[in-house]
Amino acid sequence: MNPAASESGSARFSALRHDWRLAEVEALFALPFMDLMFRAQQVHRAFHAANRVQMSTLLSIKTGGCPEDCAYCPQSIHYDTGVARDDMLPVEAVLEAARKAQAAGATRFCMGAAFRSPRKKDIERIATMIREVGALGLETCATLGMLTPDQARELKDAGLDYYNHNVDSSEEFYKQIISTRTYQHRLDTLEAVRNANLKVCSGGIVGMGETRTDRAGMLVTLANLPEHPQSVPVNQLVQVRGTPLADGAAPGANHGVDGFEFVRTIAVARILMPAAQVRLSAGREAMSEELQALAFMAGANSIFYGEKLLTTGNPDVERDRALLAKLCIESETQAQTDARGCC
Ligand code: SAM
Ligand code: DTB
Ligand code: SF4
Repeated sequence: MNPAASESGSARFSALRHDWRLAEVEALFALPFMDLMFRAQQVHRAFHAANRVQMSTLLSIKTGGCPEDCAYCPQSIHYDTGVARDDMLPVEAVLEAARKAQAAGATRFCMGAAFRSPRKKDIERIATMIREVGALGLETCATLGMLTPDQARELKDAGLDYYNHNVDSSEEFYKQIISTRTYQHRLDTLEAVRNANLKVCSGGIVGMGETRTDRAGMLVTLANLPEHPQSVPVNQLVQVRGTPLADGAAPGANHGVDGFEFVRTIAVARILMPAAQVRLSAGREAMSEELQALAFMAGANSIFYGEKLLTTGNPDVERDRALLAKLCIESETQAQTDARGCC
């Protein structure tokens, strides 16, 4: 929490809620845009520095060939997207990318793998990566698919800080985008991650053809977890040719939501989960600077930083630095990250 705002902030907004009802959240979505932004800013400023953004860099440590059929994903074997199936990167290559990310100003390094769930030998190699990246002084995050409670504990023992596992949408809409696993599988992994005392990074995707009720439902699921995720990535769908959700891939498949609806989703996430870092995640390459500024105003205080997400592009470092400079937004330093981690 922002120390300067802690007293007035926590008193004014009282306890964090875990009993949000869908109708209440839909009512937030339906507020006049300026009223919603005002509420989100009030919550944001009570819990966070007003003009600070945390930066995480992603690296795909094992790309392509995933057996799951997530309709948005370029890495699924079910779709012909041109993404090659690679072996896991060597530890040294991961460390080199982590050093580069740190030198560019990232404070968290997120390692992603196109797995349904990792095998024992994957966990062993990734545990080494986590130890060595952590030793550089970076926060570590991993996203490796479904975990058992034992695997979650092994990652925790290796020093992992965050585990990313998105609920992606509402439970109702989820069935339409993935058939190879259930929503409950996602919730079970999140439980294993929480119980291992890892910090939870969980959010979803906007623009897959879901309704506003689905977007509200997704945020209700996240906010009503036993603890709010410490990090909430809000991705705008990156439409990748070959996936069922790509523009023109199926009748009515151009699902993009307009920018204001995307910003509303960020604002509602901020109001429901006041202490979380809300990340303006995938999709920034297609967003104007003005839209990104609105997302920060709505309470986003984290971004993916670096020219690549996992397989698709992201604004380059110079462009992001210039944008933050124009807005007088500072990037969170490692010391600030460490201090936040202790509270
Ligand atoms: N395989 C693991 C899993 O599914 O949890 C980890 C990697 S997976 C790529 C991580 C997340 O990336 C997904 O849950 C989804 O939210 C996001 N993602 C994947 N493809 C995307 C796309 N085309 N646009 C936006 N977000 C995407
Ligand atoms: C998250 O919510 N978004 C990131 C990260 N967690 C792993 C991934 C975005 C992937 C976008 C498509 C790609 O680059 O393959
Ligand atoms: Fe596999 Fe994850 Fe992509 Fe789904 S989102 S296909 S689980 S890599």
